[in-house]
Amino acid sequence: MKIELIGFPMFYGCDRPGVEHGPDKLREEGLLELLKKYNTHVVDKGNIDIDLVDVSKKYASHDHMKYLKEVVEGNKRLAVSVEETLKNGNLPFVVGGDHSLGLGSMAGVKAAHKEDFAVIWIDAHADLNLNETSPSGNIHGMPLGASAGLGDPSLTELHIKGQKVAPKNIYILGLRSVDEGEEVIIKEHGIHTWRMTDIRERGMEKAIQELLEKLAESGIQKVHLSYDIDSLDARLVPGTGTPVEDGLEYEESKTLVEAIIGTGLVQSIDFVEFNPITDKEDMTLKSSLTMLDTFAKALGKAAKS
Ligand SMILES: [Mn+2]
Repeated sequence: MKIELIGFPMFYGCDRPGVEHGPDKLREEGLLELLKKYNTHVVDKGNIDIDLVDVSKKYASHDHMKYLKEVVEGNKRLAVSVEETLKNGNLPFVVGGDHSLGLGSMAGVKAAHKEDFAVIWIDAHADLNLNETSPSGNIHGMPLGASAGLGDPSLTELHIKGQKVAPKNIYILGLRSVDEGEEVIIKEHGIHTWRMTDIRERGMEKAIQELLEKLAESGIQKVHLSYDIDSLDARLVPGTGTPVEDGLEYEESKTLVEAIIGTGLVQSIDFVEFNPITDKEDMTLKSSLTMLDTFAKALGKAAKS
């Protein structure tokens, strides 16, 4: 399986400039070389085109889903690219940019697979907001809900019509900042979650065991892995839109990613929310490269087995 790197240089989903420089900064710091260290076939598909907007008119395209038009257009292009990569039998590795790119990623995955897939979402946040319940209007808080078919049609019908992933096939780990409306959705739709409190109480090994058991029970054979670096503890990621305390440590995050990729079921990956502009002493860069090394190594290992 060949890895195809796709950059998604967008900040409109988080409304905080800087994160759009993530893909190119990581390339400069050797992302390609890092992937190639463990994987024989790696190509860089470049960056998805993002429409430029006058930031002073951020509500111009929508009054409470910020930059809606630009987010949707960029994600449609991403969905086309992800679908194409998967149809060629390759693995799309999408690097953000903000987490709104989950919309395009999962739309592309659904279009390519036609069959049900599972999403493992590693994040401090649930990203299950609807535009009515979103406290901020930032679309990076909505991609998981929208992909499950909840929310505004401009997001839920992106690229292809209808639900991309069934709520029962959604697994969220690392949660510790959940909005009220999201709690209702988690409960109503029975979304599987392992919050930081669960991980602290029962340990990461136990969480992984439960996750893999549930995944096996479901019979699902294809997994989309969406990794938000804000899942890491705030002190490890000062350069991300919304750092939250009491997060994952490197070792926990590495063990989790290795176990998930080790299943051999992961067909597509997102890596999001690294903001090089707001970073402090390259701490977040270091965290990103540390985790990307884990991804690259685990993918290399999975390809051989
Ligand atoms: Mn996120």
